[in-house]
Amino acid sequence: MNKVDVVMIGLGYIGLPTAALIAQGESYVHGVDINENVVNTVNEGKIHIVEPSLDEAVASAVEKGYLKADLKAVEADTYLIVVPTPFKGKNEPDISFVEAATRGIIPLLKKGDLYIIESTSPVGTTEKMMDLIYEERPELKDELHIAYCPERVLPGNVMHELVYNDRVIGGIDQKSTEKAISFYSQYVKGELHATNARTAEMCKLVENSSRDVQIAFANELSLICDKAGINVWELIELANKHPRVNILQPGCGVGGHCIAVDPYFIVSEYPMESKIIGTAREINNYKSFWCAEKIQNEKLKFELKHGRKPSVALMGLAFKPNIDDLRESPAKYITQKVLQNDHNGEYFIVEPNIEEHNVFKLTDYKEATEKADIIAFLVAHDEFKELEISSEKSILDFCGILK
Ligand code: SAJ
Repeated sequence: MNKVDVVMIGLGYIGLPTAALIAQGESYVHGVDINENVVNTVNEGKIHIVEPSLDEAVASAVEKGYLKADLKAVEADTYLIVVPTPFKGKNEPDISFVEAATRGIIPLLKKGDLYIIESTSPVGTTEKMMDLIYEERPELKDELHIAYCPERVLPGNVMHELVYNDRVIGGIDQKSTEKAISFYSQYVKGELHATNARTAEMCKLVENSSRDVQIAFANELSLICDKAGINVWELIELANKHPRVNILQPGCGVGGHCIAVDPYFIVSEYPMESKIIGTAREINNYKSFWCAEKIQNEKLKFELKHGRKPSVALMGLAFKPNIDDLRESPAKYITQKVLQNDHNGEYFIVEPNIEEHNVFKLTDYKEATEKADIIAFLVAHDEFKELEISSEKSILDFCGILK
């Protein structure tokens, strides 16, 4: 059996592509996951997530023997922690998976090893894990390299961005930072920027909070424009003609596992200071609620005018355009909320990127727009932009399809 170079703990949306990339560089990677199905799927050279080019990368790495999955870690030179950091209680980050993954490898560590956390983590997590490791293995004190290096890849473009994005790498000391940089330089072509662990942790949280705040600004404008009788899409396009203005697009809220989550890691720790970050979260959450209310009101208006209940097309379920990922999706939330309040209504639920859904009965997007009285665009999927819609329909365009 070949000596393992890298142990990757967590074979999810980031861990598996990263493991495949490292294995492509002919390093032996031992991927670990608590889910037996994931382990079996990967060992068959297959994948359990949707991500372009990942299937070929995994199939080839497994076939050549550079990637193997397992329920348990083994001895290696480098350990990467890429597990989720969910919430507990009221928006408090839960680092128990990072801690459990770390505990699992503590007995395997030896002098000179490199331990890296990539999981999005509250500030101070890397230092906490360092204390935990040295508590259990005092003889290794200052003999390990410990660093934090967040991922920044965009779902749908992961295999490309893993290689070409710049990365921020923060060690608990200078020699850890250098060792981690030399590890990533084997497969990253973007620049590698050195810092300390706390700054690297905060950097990840700030990147996603910055985008959340910018989207909240666009969403706030959409609420103001709705009252003022101004087309928000035209307004933003015009404002963006200014050389130093770049407003993002309003939508029906912010979803996914990152932008709608990471800002809370700052707010929960620094509630008095993070006013804009906290308010942006509230605005983006409120936008989804507002969209659901708008649909209800449009239905009532229709009923008053026509003396019958309207049928409604709800266009899109994914958390952003042109993907099949429904995690933390505002469109899904709005659909659930609208249906909850009206069990007997006629609805056409549309999501062209998935075949079927275990809760919602899906309708083809063209059929839905032909049959429905009210059409609510929730996600700006490309297909929707091609539609020709009769002028008799009531349209609620929450994501700029008709702009
Ligand atoms: N959205 C808008 N208006 C916009 C842009 C986005 O409403 O103008 C919405 C989307 O519809 C979606 C949400 O925001 O619901 C998030 O989508 P996104 O494309 O902005 O980001 P994610 O969640 O797919 O990926 C983000 C990226 N972070 C940044 O752009 C700062 C990615 O680089 C990170 O690696 C990823 O989070 C992560 O894993 O943290």
